[in-house]
Amino acid sequence: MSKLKEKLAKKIEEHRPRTTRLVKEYGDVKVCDVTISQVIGGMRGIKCLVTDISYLDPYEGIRFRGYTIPEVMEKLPKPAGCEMPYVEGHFYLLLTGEIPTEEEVQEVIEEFKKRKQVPQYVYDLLRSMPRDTHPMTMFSAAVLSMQRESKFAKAYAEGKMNKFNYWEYMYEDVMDLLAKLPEIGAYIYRMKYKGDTPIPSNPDLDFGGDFAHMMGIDKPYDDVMRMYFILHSDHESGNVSAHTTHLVASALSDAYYSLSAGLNGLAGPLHGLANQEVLKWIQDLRAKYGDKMPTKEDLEKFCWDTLNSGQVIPGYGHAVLRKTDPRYTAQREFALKHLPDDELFQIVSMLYEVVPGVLEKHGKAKNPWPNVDAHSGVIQWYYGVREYDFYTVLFGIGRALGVLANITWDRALGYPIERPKSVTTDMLEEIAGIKK
Ligand code: AMX
Repeated sequence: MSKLKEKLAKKIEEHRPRTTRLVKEYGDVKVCDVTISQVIGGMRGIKCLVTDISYLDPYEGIRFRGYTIPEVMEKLPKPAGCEMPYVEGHFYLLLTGEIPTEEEVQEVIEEFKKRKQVPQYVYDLLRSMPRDTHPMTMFSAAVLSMQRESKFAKAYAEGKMNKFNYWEYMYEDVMDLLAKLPEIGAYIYRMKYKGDTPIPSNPDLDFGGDFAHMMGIDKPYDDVMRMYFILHSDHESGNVSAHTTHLVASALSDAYYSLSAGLNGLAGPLHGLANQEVLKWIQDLRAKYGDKMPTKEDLEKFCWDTLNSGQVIPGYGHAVLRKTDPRYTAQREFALKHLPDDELFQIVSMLYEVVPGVLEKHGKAKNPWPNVDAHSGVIQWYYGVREYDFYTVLFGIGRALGVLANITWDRALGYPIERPKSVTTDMLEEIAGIKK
């Protein structure tokens, strides 16, 4: 058993009695009330999911295992000469709740190395798809196609497992799957946009470093991607990609089925696809003003044109957050250091000054501040990844770290199949006292 798996086994044994006790002794204690607007409005704010991996405070933003983004960036071990931490170390933190030592990070790197070979049939599948297929469709299909490798599904079919060791097979699937995602993502990119010139993996590199190498982009893109994958990893359990992955896994579907489903949710324009939408929107803005740098007044007018045509301003607003997303701030700080004079970055900075005021005047969005997606495309663009329909795949690789850590714990703690109850409109009208 790997040291990471051993550590996890110990943590799970310690944690299980807490969950059992809450259900057995305090199962009837109320957590919150539910209103009609929550029932109709996408369950907004209803407290009905459990995760210890991250927590999103509306005003502070995300904490991973209790650590803020600056703390994570400072405390996790980094590759020599690099600004950003190892992605493997972040995954260790998400899974165990502990900041790993350099040695513990190296063990995860070795684990991924052993598991990173992508089966040939995945490449064959990708190559058989029309080249204009959206990269998220390719990515999700590649993940799903590997379901035949699932150790959980195989052991379940053989009747080998009992409930207490389900998680061990889930862990094996999660590690197998995560190790392959950078190569699949980079392969899609090079096949689709770079004249079908995939670059083989370099086994001596870490997750972020190898991804940058396979994308064919020089330093500091490796640091960009370490930062990017860490920032996008987890945002507690209620967002569409995390919730979908959890929901599908709750039926005892394996990690391949579950992650593929979560990625399909991430591909929606109100969720992960917003990073592509932001770049598209900014390109439309630039096209409108030609070579001239738009003024703040121009930006304001462009925002109103967007809103008046019934569209949302991509990259702004959030279902939970009520301030600037610290994931936006982390990327802004990186951009201020590495690309302060970039024209696109300057437009993004001007938008930061303009959009919140416009959205406040518009009076609809509960949160007028930027989210993670308002910034991520600009940095990618600067380092040469200009095919913006690929951006959500980058988000997907990062998000996999969080959702896969979560479903490992879901299975360890025996969370049951998810099954909320629906009501009819008639029933709601009766509850509201409109109808007798
Ligand atoms: N531009 C224009 N209108 C907006 C808006 C924006 N950026 N954000 C919210 N609104 C509107 C909503 O469409 C809604 O309008 P309606 O009453 O006519 O239906 C109203 O404001 C209230 O919405 P809300 O409660 O503030 O937000 P929500 O929880 O329903 O939705 C989100 C959250 C993110 C989907 C929404 O803010 C949005 O569409 N933003 C733009 C897309 C985006 O950036 N998505 C990425 C989010 C982060 C992520 O998941 N990657």
